[in-house]
Amino acid sequence: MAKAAKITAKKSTHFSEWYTQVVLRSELADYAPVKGCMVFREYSYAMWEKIQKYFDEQIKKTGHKNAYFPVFIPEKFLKKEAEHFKGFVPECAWVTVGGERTLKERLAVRPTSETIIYTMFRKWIRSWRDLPLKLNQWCNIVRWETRATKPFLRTREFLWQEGHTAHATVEDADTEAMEILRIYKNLMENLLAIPVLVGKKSELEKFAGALYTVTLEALMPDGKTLQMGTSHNLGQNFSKAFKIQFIGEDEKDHYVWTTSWGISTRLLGAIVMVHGDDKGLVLPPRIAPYQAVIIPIFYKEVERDTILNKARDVSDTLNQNGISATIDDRMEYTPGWKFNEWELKGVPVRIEIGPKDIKHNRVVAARRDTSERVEVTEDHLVSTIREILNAVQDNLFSRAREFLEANITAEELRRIQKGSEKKTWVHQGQLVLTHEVRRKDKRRDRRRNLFDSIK
Ligand code: 87F
Repeated sequence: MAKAAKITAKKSTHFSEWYTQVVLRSELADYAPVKGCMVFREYSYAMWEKIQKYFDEQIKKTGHKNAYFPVFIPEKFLKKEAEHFKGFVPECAWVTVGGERTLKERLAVRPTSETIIYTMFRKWIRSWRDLPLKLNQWCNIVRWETRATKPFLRTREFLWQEGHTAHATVEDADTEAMEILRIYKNLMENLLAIPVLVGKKSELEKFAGALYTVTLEALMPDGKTLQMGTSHNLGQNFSKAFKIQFIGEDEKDHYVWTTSWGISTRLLGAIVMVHGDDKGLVLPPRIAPYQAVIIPIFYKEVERDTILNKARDVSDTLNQNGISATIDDRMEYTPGWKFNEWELKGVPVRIEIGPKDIKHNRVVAARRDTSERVEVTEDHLVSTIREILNAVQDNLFSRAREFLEANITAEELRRIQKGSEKKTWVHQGQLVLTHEVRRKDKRRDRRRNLFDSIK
């Protein structure tokens, strides 16, 4: 029998090694045979699909549409907004040869799509009737990392969504940036069970092409914060550089106000770090590819068919009721071996079915997060498993929130408020504003209020 993969590094003492072991051994991902790149294996891609589905539904509800733009970006486009581009040149990968010909102008492999999208916006936007224009793109991104590869966290290619919108007024762009922030926060907290702090980046840290950048950050177990997503109000910086003008209701020409925002497959790394333990992954039920794994346990051949049939019944019932379940009926592995493997893979609930359970019309359910085991009578199968899954989801979020709150002191918050920190935060829904949006017009106060309550 194959040796069970085991995590040998401890999360508390060898965090980085622990992370890599969990990612590889749970079969979320693997290193690719190309430097700096990774393979998103089925198990992690299924999680990315759940993030996509959730976010896609939310943005469609709020009037956004998906589109797709080229992966090649001519250098001259990137040079148009010179200020934003300066710092990023070393991170670009370039195509300089096509077939056998050296290109006249090199092409960047999409590091972000503002420049190509805004080139098209200039063509498409004519009048106030064309606004707002709210597009989103799901795609891959290339940034030429030189530091050590970390699956999901630092790779030369990754997957993301990037939203790009154009509006008639700065207020509309503010509302858009905030609306997306709210969707992101809900996704992170309700789906991934990761509490986030929302805040505005300092002038130094914001995206250079932006009026302001709002960020969602989570605290990792090693004490470092991880940027989980960003939403920018790009003001008129890009519309001026790309000459995106519209004729207003006043029949005059105006530059549009744009926003851009993104979340990436880095979120999958955050799930591993925040919830995992020394046995491996611990997945929040709402993101887990399988919410329940059924393990048939039989000691004699004669028990086999009865138990396997029961396992199939249980699996069908759960799946028909919206709980994704799978049966591990492999004959070549012992139940104990399977327990370890599915713990390593972080499945929220394990359902054991043995001869005694059959006799009593019940199954045994074991929670991955607390190791608690309970007997579940068949009559209450669906409702009880549903309750357990909800309890796991809630517990993972509470645990992470307690950790965050225990590690952000009131003193630290005050320090942040005084502005000595680089970042500003929203703490428990309250934004701690330190750096003001730099706009000196009378709209400022109204705009400022927007930041005051991000729930
Ligand atoms: C690397 C190379 C070239 C980040 C880069 O945050 C350009 C860039 O513009 C670049 N790295 N950025 C900023 C990205 C801004 C913005 N784009 C849409 C986002 C979210 C999604």
